[in-house]
Amino acid sequence: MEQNTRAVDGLGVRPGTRDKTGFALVRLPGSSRSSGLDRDVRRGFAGPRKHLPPKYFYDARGSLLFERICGTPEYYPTRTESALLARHARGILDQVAPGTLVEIGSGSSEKTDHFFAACEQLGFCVRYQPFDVCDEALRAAAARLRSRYAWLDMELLVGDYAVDLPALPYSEGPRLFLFLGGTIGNLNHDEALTFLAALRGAMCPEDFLLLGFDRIKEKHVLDAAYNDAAGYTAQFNLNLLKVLNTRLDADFDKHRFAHVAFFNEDEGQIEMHLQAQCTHEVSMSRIGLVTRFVEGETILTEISRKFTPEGMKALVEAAGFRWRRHEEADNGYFSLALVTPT
Ligand code: AVJ
Repeated sequence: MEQNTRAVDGLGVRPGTRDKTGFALVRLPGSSRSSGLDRDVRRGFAGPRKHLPPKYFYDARGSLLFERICGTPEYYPTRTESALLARHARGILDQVAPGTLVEIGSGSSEKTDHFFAACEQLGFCVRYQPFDVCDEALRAAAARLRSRYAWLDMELLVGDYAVDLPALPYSEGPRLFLFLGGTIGNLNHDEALTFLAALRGAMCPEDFLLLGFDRIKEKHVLDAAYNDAAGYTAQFNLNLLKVLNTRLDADFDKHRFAHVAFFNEDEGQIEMHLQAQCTHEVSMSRIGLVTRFVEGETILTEISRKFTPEGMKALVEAAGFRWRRHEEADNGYFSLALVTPT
């Protein structure tokens, strides 16, 4: 069954096919996860400052570990954003009156429940298109939502938001696009501009985008959020080595690396690294690559930028959006911005 949902040579996808669990699932061209990996690893390990894109964190185990992080007392973004959504979902739905919710980087879709609950209160019936790089997470979210909101019509989209926005299958508008959790912070300034401009290009004039973004705050709060005492963030970071071992037939030893994360105040971003604890070589058989690590050297595995509302407003405006509404937590830890194509 699954083969039927695959993209045909990038020419397009067959919409409406169903996977074996009964959900409509579309594989967008960027969903073949390992094809980009070869290039990203070669490029990321070539220079003096090794780095990898964060999307490779999210295999089945990585997605589960991220859910664990969200439940830790130190990681405030999830619960802060969830409280904001609980408070404002109804007002936002009233303003947008959407036919479809399209969620980019939907993961477990748990916070999205606030919208579905508000739909029930308002008597709205929306369609839901969750879009994620991890198909296991999409299926688990869909199964949970199906049992809770039997009326909800879902179409699961597996893909990479960096390349697949032009290929998004259309669904009835107005569409409310959701990009929550502060994931916009994973992109540097240029990448964020490119991403937002591509998203705007995929949107119709009547569509809206709700952006969740994390705010600049005291360094100790940020440092703690990426160094939880239970160690889930460290496991999440180190899981990347397992992903590389599996996909590249590599011999990374997680005991030779340590999780390092800190808020870089000059750059306004969390930087998450894997730091080599000794000088050694790692081979990646599948791509015929051997890389040497010297003691103390790191792989930059993720940036997570933090914003001021003014900074975010300037960014979305530079990408061609109009700022329509801004809601923030009382402690200023997290914000939601509702924007439209200009
Ligand atoms: C899913 C990208 C929003 O940047 O805070 C959490 C990922 N990494 N802890 C973030 C993450 C380490 C998270 N985003």
